[in-house]
Amino acid sequence: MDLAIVSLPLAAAKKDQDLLFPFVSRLNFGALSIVSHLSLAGFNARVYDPQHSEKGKGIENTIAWLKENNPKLIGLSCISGFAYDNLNRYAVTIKKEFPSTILLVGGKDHIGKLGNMVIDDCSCVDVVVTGEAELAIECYIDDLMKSKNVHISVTETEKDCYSIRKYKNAIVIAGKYLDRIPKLDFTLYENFKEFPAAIEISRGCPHNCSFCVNDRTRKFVKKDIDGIISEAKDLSSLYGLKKQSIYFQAPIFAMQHDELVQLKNERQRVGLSFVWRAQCRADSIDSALACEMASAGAVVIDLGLESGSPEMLKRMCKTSDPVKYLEKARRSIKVLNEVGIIPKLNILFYVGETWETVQQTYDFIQTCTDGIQSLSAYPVMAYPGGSFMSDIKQELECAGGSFVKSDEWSQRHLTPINPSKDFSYVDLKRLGVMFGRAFQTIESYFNERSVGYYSPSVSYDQFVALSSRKDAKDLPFSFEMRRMLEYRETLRRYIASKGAISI
Ligand code: B12
Repeated sequence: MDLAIVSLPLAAAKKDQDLLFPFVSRLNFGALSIVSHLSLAGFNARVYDPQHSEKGKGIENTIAWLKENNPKLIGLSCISGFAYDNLNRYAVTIKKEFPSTILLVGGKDHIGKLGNMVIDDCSCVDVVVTGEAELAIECYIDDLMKSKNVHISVTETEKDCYSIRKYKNAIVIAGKYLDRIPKLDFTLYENFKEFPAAIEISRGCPHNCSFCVNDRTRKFVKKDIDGIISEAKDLSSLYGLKKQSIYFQAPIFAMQHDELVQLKNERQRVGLSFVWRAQCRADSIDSALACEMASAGAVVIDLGLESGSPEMLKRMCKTSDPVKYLEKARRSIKVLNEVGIIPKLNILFYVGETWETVQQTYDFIQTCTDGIQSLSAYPVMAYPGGSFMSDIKQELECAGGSFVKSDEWSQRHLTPINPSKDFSYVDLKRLGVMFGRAFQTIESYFNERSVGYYSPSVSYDQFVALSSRKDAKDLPFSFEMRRMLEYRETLRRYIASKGAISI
């Protein structure tokens, strides 16, 4: 094997429920994209993902798999700060077992933003790749095979597909962007059947939200419908399931009417019955689009609503006209619901959040309850890269908020935020769970999550059994409709009393 990429599992949870269920399954399609691209270029590369290992056995299983496959190069994929604690753990053990194998690490949204700091934190890393890596890794392996001296000879090199600079005993490679999104080859992902199927449908994002880490210099590119259908066909036959769900992965779903019609027609023509999920802007769906989505197979649409508060929406640069935005968001929820698609709301508690703004979000959701079956709410956090922290510093101080500082968080290079004098980060994390309990039942939660977030084999009964265990605390849903409605009323009173009553 030329390259083995190990996807680093989460070491900490963003939401407590993230690590609660063993069948929660996160496919690292970025790592899969690299090996799929390399495979077409004639290299032998695979992804190993130890996230479903028995507790405490992840590293041991990884070493055993690496020994079996004996790769020439080993890569670690760390796409979020919640997996970063595992970088040193895995890197040190792997280096001990394979001292002469070059160890690469990548993951544009975390590692990529840290750059040199990764080498300061983890001295056994040989190569850090900061951006998208398909082209860079292909060139790097090529160069490595031609001359053994890539590391020693280079100080700074600029090539068509990558640039290299030296830092301490390692090198930092900046990848160049692909203008065509690779076809994912799931057979290159070890045990892929334990992971939800996905097709990467676009890269980049044309919007400019202040809290987002997306590289704004990256051109927005889409996969064409023929490409999507061809991958869906492969996935349907590889998985061999009665009901095939596919996550249409993209920072933002931007299929237009004509593309949805083409998707619907091609899906029918080829005789495919897969269903899909995607993430959209909350203000982007009208009745015609919702109908076309449904007839093209959509079953869940994630709506990045972020807030029901006009002030918060403006602060986070989500829109310059919050009243219109919220009207359109209400319409999106209604029309999706009418055509039988689950609209899932994503809510972001933001800098300056107060009891009044939380009340506005609650009221907005309450007026859409016919359409709301599922939501997720979480406080804003500062991620490395960009100028977000300095941009909000003054605003945060004015609101009586602060950045959370602790060794644990700074080792991960993540910064939770206490958004205002009214709320700490922990308060809003808890409030997020309360919103979940007030607006979703166990059934609606499962119906939403099981498309794209769980191992395909998990059944509703298994989910209920695990959720009912005594140690399953702080679940973001209610067990019954009646209890959900009671809880919703309690939450309303709690917010109206500004936290004075206990809940
Ligand atoms: C889609 C997505 C997911 C998907 C798929 C993840 C994936 N592999 O892409 C899922 C749902 C699984 C997911 C999960 C999570 N996510 Co997410 N996700 C995204 C999103 C929207 C797009 C990511 C993307 O662009 N993918 C496209 C592929 C091509 O890029 P890529 O995965 O980064 O891979 C490329 C490079 O990174 C590099 N690369 C990757 N691995 C390797 C390995 C080696 C050896 C090399 C050399 C290179 C390399 O090459 C790849 C191909 O070009 C981003 C936000 C955004 N950027 O728009 C958030 C984002 C990355 N996620 C985030 C978070 C926090 C999470 C979760 C913790 C959420 C949770 N509650 O569990 C988990 C963590 C998962 C983990 N294992 O660490 C944060 C990370 C911030 C940070 N610095 O920590 C982001 C930035 C969102 C945000 N809040 O701003 N996520």
